[in-house]
Amino acid sequence: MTKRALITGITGQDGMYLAELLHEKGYDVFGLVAGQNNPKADLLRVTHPYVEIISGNLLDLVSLIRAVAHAKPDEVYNLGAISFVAYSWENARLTSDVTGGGVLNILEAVRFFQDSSGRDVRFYQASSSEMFGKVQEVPQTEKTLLWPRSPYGVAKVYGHYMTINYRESYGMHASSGVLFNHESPRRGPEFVTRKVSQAVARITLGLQDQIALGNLDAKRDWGFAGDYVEAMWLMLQHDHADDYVISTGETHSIRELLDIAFDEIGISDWSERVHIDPAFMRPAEVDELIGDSTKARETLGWRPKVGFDELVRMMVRHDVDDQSKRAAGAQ
Ligand code: GDR
Repeated sequence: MTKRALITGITGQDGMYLAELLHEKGYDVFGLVAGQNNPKADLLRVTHPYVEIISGNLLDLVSLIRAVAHAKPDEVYNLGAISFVAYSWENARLTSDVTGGGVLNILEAVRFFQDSSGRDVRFYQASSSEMFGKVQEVPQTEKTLLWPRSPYGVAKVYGHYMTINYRESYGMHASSGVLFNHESPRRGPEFVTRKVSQAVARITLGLQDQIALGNLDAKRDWGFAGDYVEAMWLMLQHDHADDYVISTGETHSIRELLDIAFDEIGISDWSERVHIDPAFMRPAEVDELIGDSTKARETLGWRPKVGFDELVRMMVRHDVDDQSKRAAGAQ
């Protein structure tokens, strides 16, 4: 029997990689897309024509009940969220509703479908290392006390515990992946890795002189998104639902990110190319994230394949190519 999967957040970086992975494995893939005339849906129809798009919104429980009833999924991956941490201070209510409350809505829709159809559905929740916030231990594991530092982080904690609660209350096969930062050439340009790779590409092409950034001392455990979606899938193939930290176990500062990105275009001293803009500083910062993914490595057999240096160079090379095409097209 062909397996069926429903992905919320299908138009995001992870949604696209996951759709490709599931399609390669022979799944029928359904993707939830919000909004009327969403331009991202048009793009998805071109890049991922095998995905059946279903209209729905994480804020609208009835739309989710209908989406799940239509997809009849064996697996549901809840990747949909307002995901930009900085935005969440300005839009705390909306972030709480979508990123937190949306998890409850999709869990309810899945539970309703299971009860009414008698079918079993496996559920994945995209939890986040932002839940560790003001870290209480280094490195962070599944047992580390959560101390979120942003409205986004707080909303993710709500979704995380709601997923655990549905597993424990109703016996649902509901797993939560505590994913550390994961990047790729598909990353949105508001996130620091892509912001840097795009700016560095434009600098080498003479299209831009400088890049404005916030806190250069923040440290993150950055992996490759393509590796991380495999962990999501592995969680749902395991007999027992559980929570897993997904990370590389290495941490790097924004300065190190800049070192590698500029090195890729032959610049060793980038001090004249970067200026600090307080607009990109956050009201509260998460200083040192580094994950211990031993449990996922031992239980699921998962491990990251792409290292930090390779990841940053891949993104810069992609953006040099992309920006040159754009510049040529504009002439
Ligand atoms: P993050 O990613 O908040 O960790 O969340 P982001 O790339 O936005 O920030 C990483 C760190 O870089 C510092 N920083 C800047 N960040 C941005 N965006 N722009 C800047 O100019 C800049 N200068 C410095 C930030 O202060 C921060 O410390 C991502 C998201 O994908 C979440 O949805 C996800 O849950 C987590 O990763 C894991």
